[in-house]
Amino acid sequence: MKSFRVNPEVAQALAENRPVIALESTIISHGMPYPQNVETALHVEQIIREHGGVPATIGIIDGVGVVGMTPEEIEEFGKRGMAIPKVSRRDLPVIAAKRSWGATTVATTMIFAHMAGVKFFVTGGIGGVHRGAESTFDVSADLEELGRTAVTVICAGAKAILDLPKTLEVLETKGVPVLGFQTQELPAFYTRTSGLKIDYAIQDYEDGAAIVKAKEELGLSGGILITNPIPEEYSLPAEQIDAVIEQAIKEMDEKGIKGKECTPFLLARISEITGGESLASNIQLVFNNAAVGTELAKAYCALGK
Ligand code: PSU
Ligand code: MN
Repeated sequence: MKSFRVNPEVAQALAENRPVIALESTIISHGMPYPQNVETALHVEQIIREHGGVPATIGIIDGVGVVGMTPEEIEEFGKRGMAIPKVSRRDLPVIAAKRSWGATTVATTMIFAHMAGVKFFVTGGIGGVHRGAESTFDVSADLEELGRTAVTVICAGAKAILDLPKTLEVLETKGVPVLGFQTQELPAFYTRTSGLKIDYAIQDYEDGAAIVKAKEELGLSGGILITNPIPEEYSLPAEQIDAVIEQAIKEMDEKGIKGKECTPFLLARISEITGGESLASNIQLVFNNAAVGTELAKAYCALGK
């Protein structure tokens, strides 16, 4: 049995060198509540189409990686939510052998995107080095994947649930270019700034596309991270969100939550504490990333095969 299948519309777009944008399914099942998760996932696909791209939401159905899920399949991921296992690289063989459903994280979405030949992937935030990693060793497999798999990931930086300076250090060690879309500061998801300087500010889409192409021509393995700040009107005050994050982390520690449960717990708790305000910001930054990511992919395709 084949381990992945590509939606015919996606396959055709790839064959014709048209922009295809991968999207993850853990953000649907574990990152947002139902029904906002499904509404957001379908609207993101719509935005990609409006910008002239073809969306490919990726998830695992009956053990097979599906590159380009149908709206019905997306709805199913949203409804079943956390009942679907969150699948990172280490979980893939078990899920495939058991013919289970699985929600793909940034790491696994990159794996299937790469198998299918999809070069651009839009999401909200990536996993990274967790606070306290010096004792827990909790470093997301997303960083490892960025170090090895050639997919360009467009995100709004990483949430301050993580240790952002350590996350940048690990990305540097793994040789991952971290670029800012018209900024030279790492955006921190809900806020446009973090005080941390990154490698390079991309001036426009052509500039970004040229860097993706140059890395390919150098024959370097691994991905590229393009960080795109949340639009000003949707960003949250840093002091407010920092206090909420501190509280959520404290509750997580008190409950003894560890490993792969950490990120979903924190995302849900932050949304609860802010009464949905953080969720609204989260949704808007994904929309913004979809527009920028599709324009980057278009500029890349214009460079030819
Ligand atoms: N960060 C977010 N939203 C998310 C995630 C991270 O702001 O939805 C999800 C992504 O799927 C990411 C995963 O790949 O959590 C990282 O999980 P972990 O920290 O367990 O590696
Ligand atoms: Mn982890």
